[in-house]
Amino acid sequence: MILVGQYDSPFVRRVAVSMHYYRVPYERRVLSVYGDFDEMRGIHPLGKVPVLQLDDGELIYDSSLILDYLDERAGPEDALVPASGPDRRAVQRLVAIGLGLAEKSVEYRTETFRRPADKQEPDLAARLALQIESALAWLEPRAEKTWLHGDRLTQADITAAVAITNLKGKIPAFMPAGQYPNLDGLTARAEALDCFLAAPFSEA
Ligand SMILES: N[C@@H](CCC(=O)N[C@@H](CS)C(=O)NCC(=O)O)C(=O)O
Repeated sequence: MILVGQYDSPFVRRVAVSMHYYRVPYERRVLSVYGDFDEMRGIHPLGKVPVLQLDDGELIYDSSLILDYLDERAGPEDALVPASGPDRRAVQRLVAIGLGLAEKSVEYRTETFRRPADKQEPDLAARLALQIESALAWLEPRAEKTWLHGDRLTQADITAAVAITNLKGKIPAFMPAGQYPNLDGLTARAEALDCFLAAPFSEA
């Protein structure tokens, strides 16, 4: 399999960490959605990452759909999202907020770093900042124990930890020291796991 994208994307990285967790070997195709836009559009009509290319050439777009495929491949006992019922919905709810945190962080950076200063919308940046802070405040009390749901690692932990590492690396002002002790602990525990160490966050 080939995973397209860079580990500075929280969407690519949560797939990469999950593939290491599942011990699914893959090659990397490190393309930038900005620098390699033409080549990217040849792989994904919107030029987006991640893309997973299966061994027979089939392409899967979007991190949630790639993870759905990987969960199915792992089987219900080992999947990072429980197969059914309240446990499944609880993990999905946590994933939704962790993923939303990643989305809003990427949007905030696009608005404040990529857009020229005279074209920026302060109201939009303030709204995105509020959404990021609100997601962190919602997750913090839920990260009191070792893992966010139950007593083992789930996709909720992978997605939240990847989003928080990305936020700390790219917009550290949102994670001042000591403000989110539970989330700091969760992220440190997750980042120490082999599956995280095998797919390290990179700034560029
Ligand atoms: N919902 C998508 C979001 C993926 C996404 O937004 N990726 C960014 C990179 S961090 C991207 O491709 N941006 C380029 C663009 O949207 O034009 C997923 O979960 O895979």
